[in-house]
Amino acid sequence: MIDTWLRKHSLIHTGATRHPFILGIRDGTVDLSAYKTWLGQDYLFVRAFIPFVASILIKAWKESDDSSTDMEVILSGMASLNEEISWFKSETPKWGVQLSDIVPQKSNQDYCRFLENLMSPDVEYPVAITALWAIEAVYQASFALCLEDGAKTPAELRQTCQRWGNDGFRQYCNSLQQIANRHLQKASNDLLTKAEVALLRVLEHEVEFWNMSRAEG
Ligand code: HMH
Repeated sequence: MIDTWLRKHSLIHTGATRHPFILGIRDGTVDLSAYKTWLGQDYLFVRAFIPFVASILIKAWKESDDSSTDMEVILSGMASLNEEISWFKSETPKWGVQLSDIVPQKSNQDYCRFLENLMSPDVEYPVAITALWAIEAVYQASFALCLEDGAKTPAELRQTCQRWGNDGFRQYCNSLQQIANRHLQKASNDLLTKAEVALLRVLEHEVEFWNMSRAEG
């Protein structure tokens, strides 16, 4: 299901995964003030993202079929997020970014509001897990690009790219995709439409998030 959607929406998917901000990291021309903007804004995003993932853990737990492995995958994602918060706390001072000073920009606020809407108990598990997969997969694909052979990623940004471009994170995204596909297989047409729309909204928000990082740089 998800592969079909990605083919259908390949233009926006490419826009999200090969954004000029990411291509700039990959070819070494990125404006470091844009990176700083992204770093501070992404810290705020991740803080809102954690309760979103927690809400999906609750939905998985309430699923009638056996979803204990789903729960384990989602829980492992939450454990990584715990570690990610520590990373932001150690990375930001290196760039002169003070966590307490970061003001959320509009694209970030819009994205966080979208996440908050998906946290509602009315949002079905297949819809929410599709969105979770898409959010993680965009970062995985984007940062993996900066680690490919021939990439001229600046040394001081390599660790950031490793965070989302590493193999473990790729496998986590694959697990999420399998979970989403398994639940979408059993879903009604109405539910499929909702999940497809959620996927599209994620891709749009991701493009806006990259745009915001570049614009303020
Ligand atoms: C905006 N999308 C954004 N930030 C992130 N950290 C991720 C996705 C992946 O966790």
